[in-house]
Amino acid sequence: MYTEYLDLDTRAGQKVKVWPVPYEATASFAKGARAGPQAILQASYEIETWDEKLGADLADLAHFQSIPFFSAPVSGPEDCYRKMLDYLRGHCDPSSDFLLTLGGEHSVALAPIAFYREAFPDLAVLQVDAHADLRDSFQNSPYSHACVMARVRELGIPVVQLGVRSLCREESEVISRDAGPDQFVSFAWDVKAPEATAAQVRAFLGARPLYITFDADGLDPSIMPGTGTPEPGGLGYGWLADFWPHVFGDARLVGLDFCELAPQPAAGVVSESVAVKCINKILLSAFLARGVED
Ligand SMILES: [Mn+2]
Repeated sequence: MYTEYLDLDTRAGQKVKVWPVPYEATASFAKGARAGPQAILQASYEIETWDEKLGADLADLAHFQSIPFFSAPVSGPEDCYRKMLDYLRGHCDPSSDFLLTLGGEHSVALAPIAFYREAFPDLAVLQVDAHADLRDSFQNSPYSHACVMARVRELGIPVVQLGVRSLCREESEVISRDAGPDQFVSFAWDVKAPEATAAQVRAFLGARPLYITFDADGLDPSIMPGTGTPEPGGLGYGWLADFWPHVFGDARLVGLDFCELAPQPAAGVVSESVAVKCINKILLSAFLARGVED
């Protein structure tokens, strides 16, 4: 049983509270996301924190402290959302605590987003995902993983969606209707060069506080086979590695989740290693952009 992220013996920089949430109830295709947090924690022990390309070490800018694995109720995703939010309100401070939430299915992203929204009324969310997750309801549940961004939009939160390439007619109509100051979608086939896309996103975000929700299936399944609903034509690691260092201009990252990793032993440890690399690159890029005040 692994409980810590990266297992650093230093205590530098930003404290990141790591919250494993092994919740899986509404997965609609392949299962396994409940094993995601444990796989990510285990893989994190094997990944270098020095980033040669950025010339910086995550261990100099952040340290990690796990909070207990969330024990999810069996009474469905809405109840899970409410209990997650209750836990956060009782144990964390959204104005000062940086949370790294490890899913679990993508529905677990809603509670930390709603939690940060309480402290930051101008919060924006950037979602990396193959799916728009904008259905009003799915399989009779408005709190399904397929609806998480519809609930986020209902909170009045502007969203950036990156890598979307699988959606239903209803979601397509929502995107067409809402495109503008509150919704920016970069479909996988429209993604420009990393710096150009980052400039678009920076312009959209302005100086808003930013939360990132990362669904593993936003990545191409060739590098992320371990996910429940893989979609071809996804984002590559190299593209994202060049994107993150340019996206945090005035936007300050307040929290992050990584969801929908469903480890596949037949694929070795590729998926969980890629997940950790993605998390570390985001954190390093965001904390470097803040400068030294932390
Ligand atoms: Mn997805």
